[in-house]
Amino acid sequence: TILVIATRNKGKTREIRALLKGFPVEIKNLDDFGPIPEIEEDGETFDDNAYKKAAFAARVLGYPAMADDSGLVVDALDGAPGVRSARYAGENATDRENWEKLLEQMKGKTNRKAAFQCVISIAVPTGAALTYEGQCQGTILEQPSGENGFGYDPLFFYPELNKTFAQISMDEKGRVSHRGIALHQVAAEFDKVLDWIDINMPE
Ligand code: ITT
Repeated sequence: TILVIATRNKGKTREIRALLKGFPVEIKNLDDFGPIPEIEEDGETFDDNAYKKAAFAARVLGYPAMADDSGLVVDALDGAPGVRSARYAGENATDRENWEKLLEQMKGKTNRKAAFQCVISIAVPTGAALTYEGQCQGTILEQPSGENGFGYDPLFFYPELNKTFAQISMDEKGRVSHRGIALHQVAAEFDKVLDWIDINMPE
């Protein structure tokens, strides 16, 4: 069975590949195919966007596809950056520009609570889909710390490990992160997922 990982985000791709390692599935990246149109991520929720990305890739490529929509939800900012996490500082913002904007917005805020959220959608070309989700709680530091990971990881302090997500290894992050939690549920019933794909793939 082929499964396309429908993301352009290299950090996500690394983590998803590591977490699905050893499962009986041939993983392909979007780059393994010719140019395909960009999908607009205009959904209001992580669910909407995850489904859109997975269903679109599956329909265009003719293979089952898995997409991840995720982001950082910050209490003191009424849930921002949320579904706009990738583009918080502008359309083509870098990870650094995004977390610098977050630092700016968090100046003087005493409530530093935040959660990473992730929705994983697995879709087939007909549009049928499975959904998994995960989240993890932490706080936003006043300065970045650590070099690992991607996105907002240098600012996301995870109290249970007393470190930011940029100070732990990819394996450690995979055990506790929003994405790790969602993907462990996929992994736990991978046989069922493969059966579901088989049944739902058009001839
Ligand atoms: P694709 O849509 O191509 O998958 P994207 O980066 O645009 O890539 P999203 O719309 O889901 O994906 O945005 C997710 C953003 O949330 C991501 O760019 C990071 O800024 C942030 N994010 C998600 N998971 C993260 C993690 O594990 N660590 C740090 N930041 C994360």
